[in-house]
Amino acid sequence: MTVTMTLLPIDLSIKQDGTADTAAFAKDVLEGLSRTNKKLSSRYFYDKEGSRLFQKIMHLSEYYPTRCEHEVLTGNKQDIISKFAGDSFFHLIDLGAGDALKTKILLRELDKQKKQFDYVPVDISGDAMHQLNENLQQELPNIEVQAVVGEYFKALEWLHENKAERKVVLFLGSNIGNFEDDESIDFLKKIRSYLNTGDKLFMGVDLRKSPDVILPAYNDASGVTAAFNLNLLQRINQELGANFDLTAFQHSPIYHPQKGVMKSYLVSTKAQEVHIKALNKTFSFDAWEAIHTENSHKYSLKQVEELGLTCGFTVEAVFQDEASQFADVLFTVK
Ligand code: AVI
Repeated sequence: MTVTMTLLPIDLSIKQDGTADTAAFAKDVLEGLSRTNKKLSSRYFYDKEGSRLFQKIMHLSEYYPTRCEHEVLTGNKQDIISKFAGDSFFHLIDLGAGDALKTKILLRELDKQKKQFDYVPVDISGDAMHQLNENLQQELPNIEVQAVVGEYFKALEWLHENKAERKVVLFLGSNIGNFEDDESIDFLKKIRSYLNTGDKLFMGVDLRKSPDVILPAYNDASGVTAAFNLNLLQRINQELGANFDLTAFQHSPIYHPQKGVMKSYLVSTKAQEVHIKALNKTFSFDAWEAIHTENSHKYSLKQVEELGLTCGFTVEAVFQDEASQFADVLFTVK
């Protein structure tokens, strides 16, 4: 096995451990809390504590997406692999690979079938890529791994320039759902611009379903998702010297069945003022005023197909779990 690590030049607003640069974070917080309808970006959920809480969320009984995607990959791995692999060598590029728990379902099958490929996990976290390298060396020693530490687009650009062979890009976990509509189009169009005819994109999407299933997934009984949402205020306290009282804000998720969007808010339970030292500014909150913190889009298969077409992809195959709650969609470059 060959294991290599490529460190790409990183955007200075993001540090090696994945945390945001204080100046960029401060600017976004100032902008978001100065709006009439206050908002903070879900991009900032994932500091060390936020990442730990998200790992916990993925194991909650109410949080179905992880379980469903696991079922999709396990139940269809042979079919998926045969569609990825064809007869020629390819690069399997995993955007936001992390610990690659779900990707390993496919890697084991590719290894078993002795397919010609190398695995290119991409992540902003150097620590995560080191750990993954070590782990793969132990668990799947025959696989060629070329870990890339960097941002998605820098990594795709580097791959585009340096690797002429066929590419299959993975974007698992319905991360696409956390983008605004125009952001997801820009993101997929940009991915498309680094691919060639015949290359593929394999993307996880959470499907539309009963609000009775969706809502508890974002409002679990044990309060982990509430802690995950509130941690954003704790992060502002720690990194920007704010004095948010976490007991005076409440996690409040709402599902809009017409738009198919799960929206999370932090609602101020009383009139209060919060001072943020790094901004040298005090923000007023009315009683029951809300800060919007996250969108999680749920899609119909028709919407996913249209999104793909808009961005230069056609659907080659759709893999779903038994209850049709989640889909992994295989797109081919048009
Ligand atoms: C990372 N992302 C796909 C998760 C989601 O379902 O939108 C983040 C999350 N937010 C609350 N629970 C999980």
